[in-house]
Amino acid sequence: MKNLKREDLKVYRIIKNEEKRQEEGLEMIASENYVSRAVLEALGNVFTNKYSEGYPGHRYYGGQEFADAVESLAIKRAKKLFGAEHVNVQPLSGAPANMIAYSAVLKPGDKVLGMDLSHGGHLTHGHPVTFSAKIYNFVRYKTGADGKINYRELEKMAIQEKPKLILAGFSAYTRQLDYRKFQTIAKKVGAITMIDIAHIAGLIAGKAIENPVPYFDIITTTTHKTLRGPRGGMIMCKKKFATAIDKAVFPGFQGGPHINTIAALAVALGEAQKNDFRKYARQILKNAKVLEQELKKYGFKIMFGGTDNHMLLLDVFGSKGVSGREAEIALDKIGISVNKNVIPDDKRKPLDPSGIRIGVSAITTRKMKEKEIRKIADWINRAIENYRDSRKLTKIREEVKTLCRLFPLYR
Ligand code: DSN
Repeated sequence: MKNLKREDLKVYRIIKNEEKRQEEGLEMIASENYVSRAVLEALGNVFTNKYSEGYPGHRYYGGQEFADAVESLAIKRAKKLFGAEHVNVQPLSGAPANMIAYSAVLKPGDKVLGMDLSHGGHLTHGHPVTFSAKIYNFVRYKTGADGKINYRELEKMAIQEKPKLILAGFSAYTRQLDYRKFQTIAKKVGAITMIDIAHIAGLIAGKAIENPVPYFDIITTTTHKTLRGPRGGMIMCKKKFATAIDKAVFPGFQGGPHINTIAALAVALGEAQKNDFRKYARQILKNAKVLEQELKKYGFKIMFGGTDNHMLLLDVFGSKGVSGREAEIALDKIGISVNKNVIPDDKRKPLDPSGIRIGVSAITTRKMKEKEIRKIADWINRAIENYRDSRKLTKIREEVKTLCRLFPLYR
């Protein structure tokens, strides 16, 4: 970054500090990851200068030869990786992708059956604070007493509510979804099916879990979580929804696509086709399982009964009498980033909830395996149990730094 350093030392220093923070800490926010150097390089390029409204071969501005080439390549790779009939790589991120997908197939007032936020769903799946909840009529399903989605209840709700769209997917639910059941229920009530795979896209691409793409009409995702690409979004769908989705993206919601991001996405999708990525995706599942077992041993209550993916939702308040906010702060002090999170029907407030959510996809990118996970579980437990003891937290912080040095990121 020699030009940046010369031109703007202030910004340069802030970026260098963030680089150091990422190097010396453990990123365990379930929605984050570390992209490769190749993705970083592809992200910072001259395509940021280019306006490209429209789609390859059908643009509203000239000079599109290479923008067309790179967007077409990203689409081709995504189609192959996920077995999708149609792909749009222009959504700027996950929240707009969901909003765009709703608008493509729903009219104002139409009913959507989606997962409750506190049971693992996402804000954009119809939480009352969102704009989409002002336009569409969201009804929400929850997990049952065993912590899993109760498909019989879901079916009953679908029959009673007759939604136009049934939405699967989550941001904190940790169990494998039964794609066929969603498909069967939707068929019974004549609903369109949509799944938001933002969290698990990398696990699907790496063939570590089953691919939902054949079972759903519309699939939305971000590209920067387990998929390990640049920050962005993507919508896949069956051919019959292709025109509606493309029109909803542009001109419906967005203007010029960020072609530099799309170039970086093409690189990430190329990486995800490789054998190494498959190994990576399988290791994520192994690491998450070991973390689950270790944290259980330390007396943590794991929501949804455990994990089948890359993350865990812990009831830290119920297990240790420490709130999610206090736990997040304690873990920040030792250099482990997580996020406080509500647990199903949480009695506490979202800014100081009962839970924390922990993910292993980023540390697995750093090549950490079962042995390191055991150490990390011990640190998490010690930090939470001693959350008021700065001396103990400082000592653990040094241990975390030592481990990080053994697993360098961008050096
Ligand atoms: N912010 C992402 C997450 O943490 O799940 C998606 O909202």
